[in-house]
Amino acid sequence: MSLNAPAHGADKKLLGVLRGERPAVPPVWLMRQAGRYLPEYRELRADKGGFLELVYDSAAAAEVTLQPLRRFGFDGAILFSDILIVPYAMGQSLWFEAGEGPRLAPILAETDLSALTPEWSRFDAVYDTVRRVKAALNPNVTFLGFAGSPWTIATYMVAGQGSKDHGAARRMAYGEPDRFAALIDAIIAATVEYLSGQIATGVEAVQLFDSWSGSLAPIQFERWVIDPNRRIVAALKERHPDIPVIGFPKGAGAKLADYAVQTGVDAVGVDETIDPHWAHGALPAGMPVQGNLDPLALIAGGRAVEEAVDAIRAAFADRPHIFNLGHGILPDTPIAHVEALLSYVRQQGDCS
Ligand code: 1CP
Repeated sequence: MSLNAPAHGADKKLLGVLRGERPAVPPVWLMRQAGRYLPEYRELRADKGGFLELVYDSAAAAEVTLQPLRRFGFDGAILFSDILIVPYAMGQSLWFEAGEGPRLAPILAETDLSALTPEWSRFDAVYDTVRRVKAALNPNVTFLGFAGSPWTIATYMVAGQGSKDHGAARRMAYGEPDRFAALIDAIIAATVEYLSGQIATGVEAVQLFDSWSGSLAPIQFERWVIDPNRRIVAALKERHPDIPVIGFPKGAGAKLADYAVQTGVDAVGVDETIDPHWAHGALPAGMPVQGNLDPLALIAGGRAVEEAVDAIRAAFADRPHIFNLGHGILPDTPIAHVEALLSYVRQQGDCS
């Protein structure tokens, strides 16, 4: 069943912005919009038991993808899965500790990296989720697929869990650069297949999350963030030239501009630490941007959000802009604040 499908044609506003359009009101979606701040997600998650069980139950994962669309009418739907499905498909053990987050068997000095070979069937359930969402989605909504970028994936694969300074992966990158490069190459190969599979089954644009790119020194950033993302974008463009790629190098700071130009992404996600006026000046003219409300401002709500929205929209008024947070929505975000944000963005009209 389609959610409020229009009688004629489709107006995919978000996809239009990724292709360079500048509508009077920007399209809106929120990173991590399917998740723990929604009571209907928490309920379904409790029924399923584990997080991986939820990802591998395609009917349930499709339902979770659609939950925030029903409630808020976002312009984009993001596939419900996780960036760590790629290491899992590469053969690394993966489990989620209740209340703590992901755990993987860490990569140690003696780990044989050549044993990390993808088992492609581990992506099949995700592709099935894509097909189910595609069949049910309002045709005005743009369907986004995603993957983690190689550096961010490697931080989890090497440490075996999330970490504060990503020290284990940074040590390996300096200490064993050839071995680390082999790991990055293997992640690139798996990621290109995974995103191609999402595109083949129905997503209309993809986002590369480099959530931990901010922990790298400049030369390391070029080698482990810019170069791997560039290779993924080039491979995707060869196979699917019309599918836009959004790159999100969180924490890139002043390196955002080099990332935007050198990776070949179609659009960049801007995190909340970046001044949107600076970003507008530093990025190529006409390049679409996505962002960058502070997720903590959304928890506070009220005037703080309205002022931030005004400033972000004014800064990006002269370029294609997708309104989003600067990082994922946090579990304690009040639903009413998300509703208020959407109505504020949408009632503002053209602010240029
Ligand atoms: O307990 C639960 O219900 C699990 C919480 C959860 C959810 C809802 C995890 C575990 N993953 C997800 C879904 C998810 N993860 C999505 C799809 C839903 C959506 O966006 O609406 C996406 C795009 C991700 C991406 C993801 N996973 C990133 C990149 C984005 C970001 O926020 O920086 C990262 C770093 C992860 C790893 C991960 N998975 C889950 C957790 C708790 C974490 C973070 C661990 C850490 O902080 O290191």
